[in-house]
Amino acid sequence: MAILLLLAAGSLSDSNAADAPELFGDQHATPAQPAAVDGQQASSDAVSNDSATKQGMAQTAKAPNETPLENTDSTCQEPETPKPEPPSSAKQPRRNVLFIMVDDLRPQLGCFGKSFMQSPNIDELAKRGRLFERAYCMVPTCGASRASMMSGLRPHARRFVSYTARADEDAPSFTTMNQHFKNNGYRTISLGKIFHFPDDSVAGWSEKPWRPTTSNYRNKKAEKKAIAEHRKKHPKRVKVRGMPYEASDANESEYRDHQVATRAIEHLEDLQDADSPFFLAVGFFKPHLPFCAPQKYWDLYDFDSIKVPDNYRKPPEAPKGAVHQSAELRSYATIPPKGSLATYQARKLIHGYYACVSFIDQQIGRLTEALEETGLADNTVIILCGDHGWQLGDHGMWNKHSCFETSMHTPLIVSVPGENSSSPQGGRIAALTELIDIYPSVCELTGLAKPTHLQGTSFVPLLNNPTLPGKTHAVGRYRSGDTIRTDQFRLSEFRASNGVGHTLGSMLYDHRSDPDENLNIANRDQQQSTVEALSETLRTTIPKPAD
Ligand SMILES: [Ca+2]
Repeated sequence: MAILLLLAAGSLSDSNAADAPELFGDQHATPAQPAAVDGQQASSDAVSNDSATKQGMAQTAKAPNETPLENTDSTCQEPETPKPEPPSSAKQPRRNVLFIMVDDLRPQLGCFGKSFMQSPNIDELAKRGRLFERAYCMVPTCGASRASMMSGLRPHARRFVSYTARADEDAPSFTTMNQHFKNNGYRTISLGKIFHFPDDSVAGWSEKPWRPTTSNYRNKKAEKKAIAEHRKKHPKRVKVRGMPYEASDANESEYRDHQVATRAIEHLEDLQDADSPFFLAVGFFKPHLPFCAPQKYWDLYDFDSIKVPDNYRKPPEAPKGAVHQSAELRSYATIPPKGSLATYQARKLIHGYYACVSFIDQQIGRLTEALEETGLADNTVIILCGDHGWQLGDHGMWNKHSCFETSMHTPLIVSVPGENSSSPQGGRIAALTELIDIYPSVCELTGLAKPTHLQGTSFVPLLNNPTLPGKTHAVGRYRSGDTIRTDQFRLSEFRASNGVGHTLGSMLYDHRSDPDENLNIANRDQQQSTVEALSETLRTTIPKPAD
């Protein structure tokens, strides 16, 4: 049985621009960003690749099938598509991959020290596998994060910029992860939300990506009333969504994420007798707004214990571009168009987020249980990650869309069959990791060659030895900001014109003394050498956009 804890939560006290409202529907992207010029793009990518190799890694182990990283030929118009490889051994079938993505999941889980969170199934997966304590997204918004991760390429000022970014538009000539597995004889399946748009890089799936369409749980009558009242109160608002959160007594099967898990289980039952290995990607929609979950998941938490975070305010000395106005949330009914939310409403939102996390945890439990029951668990690698973090009122913000740790940090858990985590470290890996590291890692775990365009680095050596130091830095960006995380610091630099104009300012946080990033020390004299060094690494790691 999947685990569902029904105990009420204890203390919850540690819950602690230009951001366009983010959708999670099936809208098609406008072709806002032109595809990179191949030659120039490939050239800058090659520099970054080399740079990452020199500066970013201290890992040493290599898999037997690993192909060396190569600088992409600057004249190459069609980057490599490795030829399919035959099975390495008839007696040793290639490993399957169950790739689970959870939309907008910050590390709000029991296994990340949030002991009041009811996430028993994810916690169990982390216990059996490896938990990356410090994994970071490349861009804290849906489409861009996913396009970067699935293509294995870093973002830059004109690539993977917004929530509508597509891999097949921003990086059309690079082989995406799903395509690579398909090319190598895998059955590749997309259920729920993997790419932001289901038709992005669609040729890389063996069958048409599937998403559920029904969501009958919502109280349409109450929602209509709330929207009407909100419009009356704020007549200038053109578009108003429904309620930002909702508890319902509807059957769980009315929820799209339950349907995604059900469909995935049906696939697993079919795949257990398949001749070819599979790459099954299962993307859950929650805890993305609106925070709609069955009542029983709300009941797992004691509302009276839920508080806004200690830093529920705009951070002092934050440079221009660092703080946004939570536009995504403000598109929902009952949310004021500007200014702080009432504390009660803020706490309700936090409560709703927790409920959604627990609801998704239950669906993940159904999946892992099915994997066991079908016998597929013995030969299936499980990857679980979010696409970025989330501000639950931290720094006075909601949503993602920032360069703060709260937007960049996301869970990453990897479970490899036959390798338990019974180690002194308890299966936890403290080394810095980036979501672009998933693509080369999952290649290595399944014995596939790594496409040479990949800009991430395999974390498989860390799975085998969690004490390895790993990367020296994780780099990401959002709109005007570029950000770098090292073991001790996070430096973010902001420039006008979405990151290519004049400097707007910087922020530096020392995570040893200030893990919640409340004190910007970028302008302190004694920090200037740190700022300069990190700034230089930032500039050499983020690819230069093609003109
Ligand atoms: Ca997202």
